[in-house]
Amino acid sequence: MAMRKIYFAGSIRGGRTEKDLYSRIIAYLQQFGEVLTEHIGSSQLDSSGEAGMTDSEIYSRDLNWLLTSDVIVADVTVPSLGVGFEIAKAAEWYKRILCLYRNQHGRRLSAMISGCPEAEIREYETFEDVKRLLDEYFGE
Ligand code: 6IA
Repeated sequence: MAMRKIYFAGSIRGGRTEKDLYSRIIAYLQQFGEVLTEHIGSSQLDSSGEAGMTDSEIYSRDLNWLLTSDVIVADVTVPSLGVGFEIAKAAEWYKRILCLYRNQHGRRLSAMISGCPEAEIREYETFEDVKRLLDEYFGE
């Protein structure tokens, strides 16, 4: 069987406060398949984004990756227009969608995500929780 393709989505211009956690999630996800978006956890990538690519190049590259992926795992803790957009596209394309959410200061997740029937939402507090959730989700 071909290797499962995983699209990991996390905030970039929405804010980089969770980037260290993204890179840990990406590293953990690699045992379940090929992660197409490794750069999302990069500490070199700040909220100004990736150098050397125009926004429209980023848009087409990312949407192509999303289209070829089998499953999208999105960390939705930091509100990000881009992540919301990717979730909407993934829903339209009938992809499996797992959203990971760490509840901070009682701020509630957007109803457009928590109310989206195509998205499975899982709350976590620690990275240990994330690992357990991913083990369960990928059934291993
Ligand atoms: O709205 P945000 O920037 O927070 O959106 C983040 C999401 O959109 C991520 O899940 C990415 O898949 C995608 N995305 C947004 N910007 C980029 C990017 N560089 N590189 C890769 N993926 C991106 C941005 C900018 C730049 C050339 C200055």
